[in-house]
Amino acid sequence: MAAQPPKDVLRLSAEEVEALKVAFEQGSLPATASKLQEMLVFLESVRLDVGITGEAGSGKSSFVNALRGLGDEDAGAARTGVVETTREPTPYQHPRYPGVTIWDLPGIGTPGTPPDTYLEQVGFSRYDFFIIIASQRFTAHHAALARHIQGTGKSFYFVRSKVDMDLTSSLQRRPASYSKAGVLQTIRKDCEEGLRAQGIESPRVFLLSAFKLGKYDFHLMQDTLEKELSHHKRRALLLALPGLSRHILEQKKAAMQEHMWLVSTVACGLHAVPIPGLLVSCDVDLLARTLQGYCKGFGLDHDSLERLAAQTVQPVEQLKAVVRSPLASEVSGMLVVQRLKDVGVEAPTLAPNVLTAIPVLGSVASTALSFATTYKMLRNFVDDVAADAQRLLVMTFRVEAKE
Ligand SMILES: Nc1nc2c(ncn2[C@@H]2O[C@H](COP(=O)(O)OP(=O)(O)OP(=O)(O)O)[C@@H](O)[C@H]2O)c(=O)[nH]1
Ligand SMILES: [Mg+2]
Repeated sequence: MAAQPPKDVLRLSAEEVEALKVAFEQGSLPATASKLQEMLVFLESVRLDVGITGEAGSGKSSFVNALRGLGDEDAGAARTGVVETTREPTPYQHPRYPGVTIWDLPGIGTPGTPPDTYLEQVGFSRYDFFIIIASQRFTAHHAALARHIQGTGKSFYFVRSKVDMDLTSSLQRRPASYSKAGVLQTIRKDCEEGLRAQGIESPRVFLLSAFKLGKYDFHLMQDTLEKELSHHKRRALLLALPGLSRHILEQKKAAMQEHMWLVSTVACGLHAVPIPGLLVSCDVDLLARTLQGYCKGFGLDHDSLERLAAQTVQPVEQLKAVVRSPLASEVSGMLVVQRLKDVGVEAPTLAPNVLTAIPVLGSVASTALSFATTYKMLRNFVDDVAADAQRLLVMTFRVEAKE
């Protein structure tokens, strides 16, 4: 099958693409690759700090856990419960992406947290954006906080949490007239009107449940965040999100496809060593680390699978049985070489396709073949791990459907 050109060449400018093309043609690839390697290192070090705020008991800590893909009882999870628990801004590092930190902030509207000093108290400047959570209607407290955040130039989003509870109680109390869409619409209207009454002109409210994070307005919120975050922060957020839905999995895959173009260039341009039996030279260690990163991005590592098994109450072996790719810890240099060989067999027919698909490459034969083989190997691997994640998602849904 012909390789598709990457849709978005990592947002390189036209001049950068031209410089890369010249580098390939003049054989000055190492210099270009080392510049791109800096970008690779930078991407790995991007920080994202999200502040979760709202009234006491609204579900902030539960939301923090859900965003990190953790259940309330998992190791390292934020404490949740019916009594007030969170009094200091508490950072929760993402289990797989240390640059991503979700901050559980103290409740607003309590005597110890006057709205005008709250932001100072929680150190507002460290957050990229805030999520203001309410589990009932939005009040003057939320609106005051939103206005204060706006004053600092930071973004905020409103989340109305625990909608699963509203739906359940509505179904129990008014079964004859129950309409899921109707209940959600009523909640949305109520929240928006409440905020408008407090002077927030065009409020954007996302209806969510921390217990079923991928449902309700989660996609809407994700799409909004993606539009508003910078490219690098968006990528960090996307990779860190648990694979809750087909949509997220597809977007994770797209982010990796964008990234593999960069990795291929660096892997073939710097520290490249010949692979025995193939006309290909590349940096096997970098590629192994990259494949491990792709596994982690899709939750294909022991810890993530153990957590998923506990959350969906099924044996981890049952989950592992549908995973056909290696897990992160099983990726080695030898596996990379084997995967390159698998692609190498296809390479004579593949190379021209890839070469014409990627304008930068021109016709420089040897590096281009290495690049094409490496790129295709990464692409196949991502296709495989994405398919595994998809199968895991289906299994999770099956378990949920039985509940
Ligand atoms: N049904 C349902 N319950 C939720 C949801 N989110 C939180 N809860 C429950 O609400 C209670 C309070 O949740 P927490 O996450 O501890 O709330 P919090 O805002 O961190 O509370 P404080 O730290 O005390 O301010 C807990 O019993 C949670 O299990 C949700 O989306 N749906
Ligand atoms: Mg809490």
